[in-house]
Amino acid sequence: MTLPARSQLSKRLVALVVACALLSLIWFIYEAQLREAYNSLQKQAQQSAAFAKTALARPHNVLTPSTSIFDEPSGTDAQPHSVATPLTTVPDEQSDIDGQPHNVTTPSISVSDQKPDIDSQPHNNVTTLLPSISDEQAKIDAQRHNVTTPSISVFDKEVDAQPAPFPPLPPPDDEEYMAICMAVKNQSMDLPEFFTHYYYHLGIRRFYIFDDGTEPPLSTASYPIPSTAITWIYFQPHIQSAKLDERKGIQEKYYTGCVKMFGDQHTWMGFLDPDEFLEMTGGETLSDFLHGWARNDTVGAVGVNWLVHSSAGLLTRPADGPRKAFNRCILDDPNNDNLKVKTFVRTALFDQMENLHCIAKLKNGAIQVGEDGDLITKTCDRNPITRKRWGLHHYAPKSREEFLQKQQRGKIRGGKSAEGWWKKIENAEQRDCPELTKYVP
Ligand SMILES: *[C@@H]1O[C@H](CO)[C@@H](O)[C@H](O)[C@H]1NC(C)=O
Ligand SMILES: *[C@@H]1O[C@H](CO)[C@@H](O)[C@H](O)[C@H]1NC(C)=O
Ligand SMILES: *[C@@H]1O[C@H](CO)[C@@H](O)[C@H](O)[C@H]1NC(C)=O
Ligand SMILES: *[C@@H]1O[C@H](CO)[C@@H](O)[C@H](O)[C@H]1NC(C)=O
Ligand SMILES: CC(=O)N[C@H]1CO[C@H](CO)[C@@H](O)[C@@H]1O
Repeated sequence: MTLPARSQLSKRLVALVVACALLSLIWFIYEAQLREAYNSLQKQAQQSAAFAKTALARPHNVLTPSTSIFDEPSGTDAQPHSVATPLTTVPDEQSDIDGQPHNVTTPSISVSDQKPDIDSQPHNNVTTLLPSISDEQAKIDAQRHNVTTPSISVFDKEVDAQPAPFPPLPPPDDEEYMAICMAVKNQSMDLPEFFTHYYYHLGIRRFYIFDDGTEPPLSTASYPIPSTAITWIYFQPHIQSAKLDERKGIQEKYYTGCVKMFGDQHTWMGFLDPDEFLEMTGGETLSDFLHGWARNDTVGAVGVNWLVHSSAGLLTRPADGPRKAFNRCILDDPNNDNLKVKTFVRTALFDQMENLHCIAKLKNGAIQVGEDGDLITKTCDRNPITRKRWGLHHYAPKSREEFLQKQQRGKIRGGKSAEGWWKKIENAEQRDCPELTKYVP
């Protein structure tokens, strides 16, 4: 009795053990499959997350100033493949330049602890896109970030807020081959657009501003370009007299002084007013244009014809600035102000400014020419009037409101704010002048 009972018990025990072993084996196999499936799912999830980040990184490059990536479809196409590219494949020279926007624009994107790999990707991938952009463009990029949105995250604001520049920006004149001299009084409201235009669209990196006694000083306001690009000068208190006859020739003195003080640091200097906006009409950059003239030692100065804009019927100061608002100008006519030029001088050949419009005295018998190499005489008129390579939009009367303010303001020079002059411009035959209305910024 005991034996069969015992044997039956051990049989059951064996069966149980075998069953357990079988179950374990089945479970083990099942779990292994599960793990494999899970791993592969996780991998897929990571890949698609990574891909989404890559795609996210795109708008940043598109909407910031460097729209030139559109010109290079191959660079854009390379984007998805960069998924597998480690950061170290970026050339070394590039990473310095490219490093700046990162620092500035995305300093505080919060990196989630669980997924450091994925979250760090947008930064890297922005970098890998940039090689298709020229170095110059990347520099401009970096500067614009510095200037306009020093601490805003790319993903929050900038993508929506920054329209692409128009027309494409020239390279910045970092060597300060050219500079602008200007004498101003109480025009802090006009300066921002002036700076913006010349800094971005002409590449100017040095402005000498002779503040003719503005209170508070113009240098205390803030402007939309780096303050390092502006040199403020307060050096001639004795000629800040309010009496007009004592102020005769003051602007010419400022200009001559500007070249004497700073001319050795620049090859060319231009003398402009805050209401004068240069346009390179022939597709050259200002820098290339001036480099061309510097090859001819007979040429000591180059003059650009005015294009005088009217009030366009506006009675009050327009909110969107002169370039957008004053879109009407007077027809070219040898009897009106479009005949006048303003001047860029070659500092090495400069002697003295005798007329604010053009140079009277140049060294070595050098001459002042127009865009065709034509001689400009002491009258500072240029006829025939042409603007094939460059032209100077002159927002002269502006709105009626601003004209009346100009009349009241202590003038740097006499003449231009008389009522008769307003009538002369307003009554002249006019046409649409939309050229600068499209400019961004
Ligand atoms: C970038 O940030 C690092 C760390 O904050 C800093 O050391 C470095 O100077 C910054 N680079 C630039 C170009 O601002
Ligand atoms: C951006 O700003 C930093 C710090 O002010 C400066 O060192 C750097 O040169 C600037 N970058 C550009 C391109 O202006
Ligand atoms: C230099 O410019 C002057 C004035 O336009 C011109 O007459 C002369 O031929 C130019 N010289 C050279 C070498 O191009
Ligand atoms: C200076 O300009 C401001 C703003 O245009 C104006 O309100 C003020 O009256 C001006 N001051 C003088 C002395 O012209
Ligand atoms: C250079 C670099 O880091 N590229 C990254 C781009 O994004 C993918 C995923 O989206 C990453 O795997 C790459 O490392």
